[in-house]
Amino acid sequence: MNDRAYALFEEQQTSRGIDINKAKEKLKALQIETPSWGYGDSGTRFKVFQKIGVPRDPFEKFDDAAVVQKLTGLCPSVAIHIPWDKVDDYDKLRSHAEGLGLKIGAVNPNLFQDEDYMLGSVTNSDARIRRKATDHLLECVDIAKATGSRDLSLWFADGTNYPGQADIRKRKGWMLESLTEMYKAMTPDMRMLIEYKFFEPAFYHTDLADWGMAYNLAGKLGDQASVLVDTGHHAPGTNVEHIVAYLLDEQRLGGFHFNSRKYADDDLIVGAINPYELFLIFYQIIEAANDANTGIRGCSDNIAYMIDQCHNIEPKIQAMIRSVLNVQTQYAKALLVNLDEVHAAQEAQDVMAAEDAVRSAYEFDVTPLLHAVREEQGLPLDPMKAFRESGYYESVAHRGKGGASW
Ligand code: PSV
Ligand code: MN
Ligand code: MN
Repeated sequence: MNDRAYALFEEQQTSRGIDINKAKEKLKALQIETPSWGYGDSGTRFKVFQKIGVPRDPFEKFDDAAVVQKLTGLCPSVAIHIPWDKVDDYDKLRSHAEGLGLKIGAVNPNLFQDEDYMLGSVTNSDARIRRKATDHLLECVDIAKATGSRDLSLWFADGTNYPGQADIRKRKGWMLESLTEMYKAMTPDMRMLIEYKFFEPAFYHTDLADWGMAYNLAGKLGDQASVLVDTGHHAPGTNVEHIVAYLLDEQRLGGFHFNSRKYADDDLIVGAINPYELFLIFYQIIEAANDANTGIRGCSDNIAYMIDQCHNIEPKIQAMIRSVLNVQTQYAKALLVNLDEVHAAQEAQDVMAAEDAVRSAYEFDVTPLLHAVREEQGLPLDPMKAFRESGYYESVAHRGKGGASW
């Protein structure tokens, strides 16, 4: 580590009124869940490119995830997707994960890859299909019990392509009916995270199109339900950090699916396109956590930070390392916002000073801080470099091509 660079950084931040030790503590506590599907082959409707050494089953996905955790110290849990990660024995998968120092994280039901779901899953007008979809949700609650997972993460592809294709209000009722049954099956410590998305694969209407619909549904279900914000699921120009602040205040922000978008649900490496948005999201979270009036739920302790990306052309493990490091960097910058300075400017109604107090934190180079944190945690200062030099890809080349698809 460059001690001089760190000493300068510390002096600079201390003189701005930033408690560096507190920032370090927060950084050490940051946990970002990686998705099992981010380690598999994925693609677009044009082509799925197969890479050499891609995990062939859920066990190998955990092996790869363990490398990310070992080098970054940021990713102790992995989300699973059912049936992509269906196994005969979840105790075995759980012990495999635990043996690698990992936990099984959120369980994601899959209600979009079965022929039956072409016209909807829990919102299908055919009662038999709704039953099948609800049974899958109940199966996922059982899986979460076996894996020791707290969160059930729901995303529905349900929607229609044409006006008049289906009864929007009836579908709304069926969605509530199905999720109510699932909600009742959850244990008291479980949480239902409800994701929304404004379009795709349905192009006319999506049954859970925005945060307001997810929020309304969560409110009807109860305190164990909250909203999951996938950063790629908004119309261009949407102020995502405003949604975050609103949900924090309502204590209904359950978690994030981080990724970057340029045009639609691009699922690119988080922080690759608009890192300032990510910084501003963390600024809102830190601000809310700092607010004594904010209750326990919705504060940073209970927010599930998860990556949700598809690595179509990128080497998977490197893409994951880059992603979580990008999140860590923006979080570190947000921790440098001097909230007292922001509040004083707000109080004085000084627009320029308030904007400056937030933006100036973003403009610092946090490398010395991150290096210090990694050194204290016994981690490589540059996890990406360490991975590239590790020879891990060579060691898994025997897996060959044609591994698991997302
Ligand atoms: C599809 O849009 C999607 O990317 C959603 O964001 C889900 O969270 C993810 O797939 C996994 O089902
Ligand atoms: Mn998502
Ligand atoms: Mn998505």
